[in-house]
Amino acid sequence: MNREEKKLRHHFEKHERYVTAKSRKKRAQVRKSMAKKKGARTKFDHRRWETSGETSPSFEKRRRQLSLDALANPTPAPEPDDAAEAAMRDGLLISITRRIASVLAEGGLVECLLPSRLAATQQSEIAVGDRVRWLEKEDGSRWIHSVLPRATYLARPDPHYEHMQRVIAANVDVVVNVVSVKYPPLRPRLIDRYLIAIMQGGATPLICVNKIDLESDEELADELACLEAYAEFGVEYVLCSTKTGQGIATLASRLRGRCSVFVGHSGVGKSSILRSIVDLDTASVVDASTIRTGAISEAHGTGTHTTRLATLYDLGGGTAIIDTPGIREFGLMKLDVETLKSYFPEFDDLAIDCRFNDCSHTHEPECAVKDAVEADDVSEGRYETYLRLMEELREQGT
Ligand SMILES: Nc1nc2c(ncn2[C@@H]2O[C@H](COP(=O)(O)OP(=O)(O)OP(=O)(O)O)[C@@H](O)[C@H]2O)c(=O)[nH]1
Ligand SMILES: [Zn+2]
Repeated sequence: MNREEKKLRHHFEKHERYVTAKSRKKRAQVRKSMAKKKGARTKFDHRRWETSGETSPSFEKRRRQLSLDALANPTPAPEPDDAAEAAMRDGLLISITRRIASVLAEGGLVECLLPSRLAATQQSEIAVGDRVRWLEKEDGSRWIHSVLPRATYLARPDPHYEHMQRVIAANVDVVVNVVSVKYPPLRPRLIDRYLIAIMQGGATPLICVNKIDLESDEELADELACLEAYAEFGVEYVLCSTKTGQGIATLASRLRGRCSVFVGHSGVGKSSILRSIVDLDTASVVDASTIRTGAISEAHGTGTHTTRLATLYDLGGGTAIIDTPGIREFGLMKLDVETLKSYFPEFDDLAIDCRFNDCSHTHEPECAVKDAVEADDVSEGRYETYLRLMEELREQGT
């Protein structure tokens, strides 16, 4: 070994010693931080489903990281042992509070406690309409064990943490966007937003316009003309009034044998419509007086915000309706431009004639969609919603 080689070897050995010492130090650091986390876990064990519903800061962080995939397929709990598996039962979640879930099971209604893992991710990983597995422990307490994968869902961003989804209802065939002609007034731009959220979750949309008793036929014809735009791309609308009973049978026929959810602004009449449907259905197993509406609430002087918890009503014969609390603003989860375009099906055929293949239908010349709006072939209001949402996407930097 010549002098040059010796020098090189010395250099390598020194480097190796340095790297080993550094990785030893790193491993020690990791061990130390793991030990710290372990300590924390004895207080907030995310995996121990029988622990209390306390929420750890790290859990809060994990909660906010839930993705769309996780939503459609909530994480199942760790597999139970054979004995527990045998005792496991299936059920349908009909309502949920912070710690307790009401489950419709084979023998009737049962109340189950939520494991801390689910209590903390409530409204994301577990929501009304979810199929759940539950078990009864030796001490007689009942617990939700896991949530089965969802077929559909309706979700919106958490009003406080926009990147986190809140599931309003799961496994619904139909989402009925209930609106009213007056008190509160019709807001078609809000319908557009609901429709996008419904399409995102995979259910069939239906628009229900309530309180038609409050307007003359002429007024109605004028105001409801904008709904034709939805009918043109296959979204049906039903007009009704719980005061006159008009349209209730038609609506009930659309929902028969399916699981639906009523969503919409507070006070549009969701609970009243549900009551009318139950009243009409003589075979219904639901006691209509258990459905709280604004009228009852007013009698008690508590205002019109009556429905506080989403609740599933099983009407029998395969018909179920979920009533939900009113929502003022309906935000949308993050979208990309192409997905947004796909939620405006009326643009599809037209877009073929746009000059640019990737036309965004906003600023480009020779845009067939813009031409159609000008020619009144596409609803100006819907196009306005599209532009507004495009603008929102740009602001978010999507
Ligand atoms: N004129 C008229 N009033 C109605 C009709 N349907 C419901 N209402 C009234 O509208 C008010 C609100 O009705 P609810 O059924 O509680 O409305 P909701 O959409 O369930 O409200 P939230 O639970 O707050 O979301 C009540 O005073 C009802 O009596 C209708 O067809 N015509
Ligand atoms: Zn275009």
